[in-house]
Amino acid sequence: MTTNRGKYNEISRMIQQRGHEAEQLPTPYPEVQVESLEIVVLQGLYWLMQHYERPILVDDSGLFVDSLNGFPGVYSAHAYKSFGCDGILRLMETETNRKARFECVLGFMDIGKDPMLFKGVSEGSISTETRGEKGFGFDPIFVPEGFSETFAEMPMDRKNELSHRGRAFEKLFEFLG
Ligand code: ITT
Repeated sequence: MTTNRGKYNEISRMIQQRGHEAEQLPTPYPEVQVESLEIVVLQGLYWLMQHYERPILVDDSGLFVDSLNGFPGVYSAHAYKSFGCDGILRLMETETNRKARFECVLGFMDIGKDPMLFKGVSEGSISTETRGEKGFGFDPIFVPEGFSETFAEMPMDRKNELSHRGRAFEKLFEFLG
């Protein structure tokens, strides 16, 4: 039921209070956890295909910060909505390792065909302040490797040449021919 002892203690107490006994099994069970962009994309593809029955394209992407152990990662949308770029900067106020990357997984599924996934990564670093007005999301704090501007300071075409999404799309286009 759970491998967490503290959780188990609370649960078994509540069960005992109702006159029953609980037994902690020694093996963890496979939990459906959304820990990868790929899983989010596959789930999205199948769901959308069921509901819409037409060729489907899904994009799931996120910002992975090394010193935050990959956070916000798959939770990027939620993190952006709740504390935004300033929240990330605050978490990293005293951090010298600013390395980060954007990842994008594109999923494509044609009617009656298997889903196909295409991944693009853009390596870079987190700036020390927000810069630029273009783009969206975490663009004002992401500086791609080899550049001094943030994505938000670049014209969209330049960002697309360098970005995780741009790279994933290159692969998709190659596949589609
Ligand atoms: P959908 O799921 O509907 O596509 P979403 O915004 O929730 O929209 P994601 O789950 O892929 O999309 O969230 C990724 C978040 O990561 C997004 O909200 C941005 O904050 C951030 N993000 C992803 N790609 C980005 C990019 O190119 N530039 C800046 N931020 C990006």
